[in-house]
Amino acid sequence: SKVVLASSNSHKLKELQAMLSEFDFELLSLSDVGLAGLDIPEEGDTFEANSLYKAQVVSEMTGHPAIADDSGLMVAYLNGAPGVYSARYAGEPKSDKANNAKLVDALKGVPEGDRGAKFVTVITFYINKDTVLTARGEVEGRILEEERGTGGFGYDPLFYVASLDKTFAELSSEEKNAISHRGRAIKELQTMLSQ
Ligand code: ITT
Repeated sequence: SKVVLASSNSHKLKELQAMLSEFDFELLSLSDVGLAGLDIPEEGDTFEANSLYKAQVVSEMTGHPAIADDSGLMVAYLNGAPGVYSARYAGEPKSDKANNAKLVDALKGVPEGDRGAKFVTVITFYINKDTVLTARGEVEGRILEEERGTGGFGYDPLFYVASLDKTFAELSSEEKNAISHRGRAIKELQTMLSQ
């Protein structure tokens, strides 16, 4: 059966495609269904609400089940910001570079022990209006004072995992997917589907 991946973020799409490749359905991207670049307004104040909305809109537009991913970075010192606003932290147009610069600035002079953060992903599998699965994944780290590494995307060069002594941008895509917020959410979804 066909499932549409409801994301316009090419990096997220790549990670999701790799992780969902062992699932038992044919994955379609938004461009496969003529919806390339679709930017669904995210007005909710939780990852769950935004994730559900994106999956539902795409499922209703295409007539296929849809999977959406709403993610973000929550920094304790900033009371959970940028959170659901992670994509547009530094305003329009969306820019990973500007977002990272703003984050470095917001934490200037903040000591190491107060720089804790977590990445969050909520995946929604909208099968039909009566059958909707939701899975959440989180991973803890700390925000560095400057970027390290060239892999990944978004806030990855600033997100440091002490147990690996690496940022997410210093991991291969396989290493990142094995421990990331997105990887954990997909694993939970897999568990739900196999029950
Ligand atoms: P779609 O809604 O079309 O999927 P988006 O980029 O708008 O794409 P989000 O609303 O979920 O997606 O925004 C999440 C933002 O959080 C994203 O733009 C990145 O800046 C950041 N982000 C999400 N996952 C990340 C990851 O694995 N590594 C680094 N940054 C990430």
